[in-house]
Amino acid sequence: MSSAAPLVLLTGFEPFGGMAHNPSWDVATAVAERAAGSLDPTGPTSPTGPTDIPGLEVRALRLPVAFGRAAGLLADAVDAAVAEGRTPAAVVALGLAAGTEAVRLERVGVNLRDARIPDNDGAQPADEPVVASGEGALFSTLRLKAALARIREAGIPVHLSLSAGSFVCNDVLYALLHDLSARGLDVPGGFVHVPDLRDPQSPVSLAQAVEAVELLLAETLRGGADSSVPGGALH
Ligand code: PCA
Repeated sequence: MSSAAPLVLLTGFEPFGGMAHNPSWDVATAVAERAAGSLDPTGPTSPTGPTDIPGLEVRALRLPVAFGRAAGLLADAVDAAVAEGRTPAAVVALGLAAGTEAVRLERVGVNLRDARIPDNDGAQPADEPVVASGEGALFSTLRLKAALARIREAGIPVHLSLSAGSFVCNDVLYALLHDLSARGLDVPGGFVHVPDLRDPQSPVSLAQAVEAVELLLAETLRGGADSSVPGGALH
């Protein structure tokens, strides 16, 4: 692979809240393996084609469900890639949103920690900022509208979301956007929530979630401004 090959950092989370697994990590590893061309062709994600980005390397990183610590590990991974001379072409974090019906492309991270349950370190902050004196909210810099259209065309349940909550997923999203901008890195970054893909009732399969993330990466790495078709939420 040439050194000009694009590198994407893609994170998933460890299990939390008493669940035995976290499908966000299944998605991250499947996308990385498919990009490397090493996925079992008979595996659950085989029906869709590999990502169409030549030479793409996807580095999967499993994050702890821990306020601050997860975001710190992601910032370290960004720094390590930059130090290698491989500034990421995009940084995308994935998380589980149990009980949801679609892939959720998160548009905004808020500067708020308010945890309904303790994180995996036992921390349960209430009404604290992610970054002291940071802006109230930061927007994803992925090409979400363009990706939304492609994912819909592929028949995958998907929508734009205006809140990633106030738990660790939002913490990682806000901190990532803040860090990229504070370091002056012009790197698209954002977050995607997936339903519980291992639930037999899930309206989204693992293969579909993998394809959705690949389409998001393909659209984001295409570069340029996002499409600006109307599509926000009425309520
Ligand atoms: N989902 C949680 C944290 C880790 C995960 O996968 C969230 O939505 O904040």
